[in-house]
Amino acid sequence: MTTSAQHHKQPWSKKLLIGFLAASTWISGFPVAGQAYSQESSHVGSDERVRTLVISEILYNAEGSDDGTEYIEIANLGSEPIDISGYLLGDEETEGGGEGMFAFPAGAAIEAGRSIVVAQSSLINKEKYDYTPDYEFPQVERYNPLDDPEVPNLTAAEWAEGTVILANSGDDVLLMDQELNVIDYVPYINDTEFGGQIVKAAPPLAQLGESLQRYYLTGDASRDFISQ
Ligand SMILES: [Ca+2]
Ligand SMILES: [Ca+2]
Ligand SMILES: [Ca+2]
Ligand SMILES: [Ca+2]
Repeated sequence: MTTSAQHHKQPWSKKLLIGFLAASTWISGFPVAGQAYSQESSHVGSDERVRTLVISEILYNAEGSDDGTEYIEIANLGSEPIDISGYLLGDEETEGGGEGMFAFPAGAAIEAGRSIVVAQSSLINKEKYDYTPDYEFPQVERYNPLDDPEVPNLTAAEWAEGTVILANSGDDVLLMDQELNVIDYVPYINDTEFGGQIVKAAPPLAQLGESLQRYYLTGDASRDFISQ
């Protein structure tokens, strides 16, 4: 362990969600559609998951090598557990693109008011941050070279065949259900065109050792996420 590791924290935005998010409101302009890229649907507001299941933390850049250190947290802000079997999570916003989207295994769920963390590599996250993630992305050379048998893996999905690698210069995180409805989409650093509209990006990290943490639920990631 390097001394820099002591400055890292465990994923912890779950502690911040209570209170901060409860007072916020969701803006209906969020790009969610019945099909991922259709603007026809009135999906927003008609699906309770859009308000309750959110990307709550993104660690896209760590001190030292990023390989295996990245993670994404998802929170269930609702009062009922949510079954996320077959839901897709990753950084590939375009079907058939070269980044990664992977599926949660059967039986995956998030309890009410709780969050889960998906690590790029469980073993590397464990060593770097001293916690145990709930899931890890599949084993892959360089970014998850050793499978952690104690932590279940997301599995390959048809959407994309690449690897989840959260670019330090700007990227995005996408969560969809098993029918490809967009549940949450968070670009960071660079505003992004998605679902036919420009989506404002979360700000860059203020400094290494921090992550992007959701404080608000306005649907504007430039306001909702804070580097902490
Ligand atoms: Ca990175
Ligand atoms: Ca991307
Ligand atoms: Ca594993
Ligand atoms: Ca990427």
